[in-house]
Amino acid sequence: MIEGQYTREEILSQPEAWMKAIDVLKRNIETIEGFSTLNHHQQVLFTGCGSTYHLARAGAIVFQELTGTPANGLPASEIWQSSAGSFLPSEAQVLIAISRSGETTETLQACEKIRHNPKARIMTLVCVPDSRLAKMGDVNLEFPSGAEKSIAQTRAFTTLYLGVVGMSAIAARKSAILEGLRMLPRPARLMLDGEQERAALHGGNLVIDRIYFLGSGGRFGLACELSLKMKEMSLTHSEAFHFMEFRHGPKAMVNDSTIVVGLVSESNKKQELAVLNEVGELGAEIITIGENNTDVSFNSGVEEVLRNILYLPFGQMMAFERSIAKGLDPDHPIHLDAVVKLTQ
Ligand code: F1P
Repeated sequence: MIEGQYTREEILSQPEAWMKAIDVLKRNIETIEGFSTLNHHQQVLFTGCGSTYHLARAGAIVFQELTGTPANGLPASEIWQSSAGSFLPSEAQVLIAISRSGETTETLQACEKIRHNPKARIMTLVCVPDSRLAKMGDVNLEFPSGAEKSIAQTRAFTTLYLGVVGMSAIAARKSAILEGLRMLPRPARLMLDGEQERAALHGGNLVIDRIYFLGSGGRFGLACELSLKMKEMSLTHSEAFHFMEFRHGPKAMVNDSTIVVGLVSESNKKQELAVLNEVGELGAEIITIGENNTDVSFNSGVEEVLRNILYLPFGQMMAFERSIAKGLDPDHPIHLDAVVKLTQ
């Protein structure tokens, strides 16, 4: 078997997986609408672990933006072990639990914790049908097209993220957003086919020893996810920051063996590019990803809340290429298991 064969196939097949996820959403419109009217939505918590925790953070922002309901994203372990700081038990809670496997102990425990409140409601999003988590929700959405053989999440992350965007659009009764999801696979396909060389060029530059991902708003969780990809697949020091935070300390780490990848927005483009120019002058190699006039451009024509998913494929490819260039196997990151199951 070729090294990284599973991961490569999973990265490249994302657009097709998204199309199938849209069908799942369409089949569940009434169920999701019912779920979102059955409570007061005083507290909406999104949760997961590792990749799905980053998804929870990014997803909570999308949900809040689209529905106008306050939402937050927390690691499942915090909801389980530090519940007092995570939620107010007296309120009607909604927990949106996300997991590729549906078997991660902390995520199952977070649901158990919330279930003690009779006013609580749970929704789960998983890639493995009939997993334990997929039986714990009042509503369980299954996205098998995202399921993966490799350890680091790529297709699962984006498919579940699309699930969260679509679910939020349905809860907000914004059918145009739901319809707009269909416009995403095409620019994703073009990017996956057209940007491999650039991903290999930058990812494969082994003079580089630190890689930072900058993203603000709903893109911060996505920047965290790309940074995690870089660690898991290529064992490279990597961190994620909000754009404007980078000046407040992290900038000290920049030298000429640094890459800074900017997930550039349309709304704050000027200020975000100013940060990137500044670190570029300190010697960092800069890569900009965005809708247009960036190194990697989507040219998708869709609105910001929808196109955020398009920031992911290039960073995933870069992590993959770096792993290969370092002689590692992206399918089998060292020290990691696909699911963390705790025995005590
Ligand atoms: C979450 C997760 C992965 C990570 C690692 C262990 O699993 O933390 O994101 O890459 O391999 O598991 P899940 O709950 O989404 O299945």
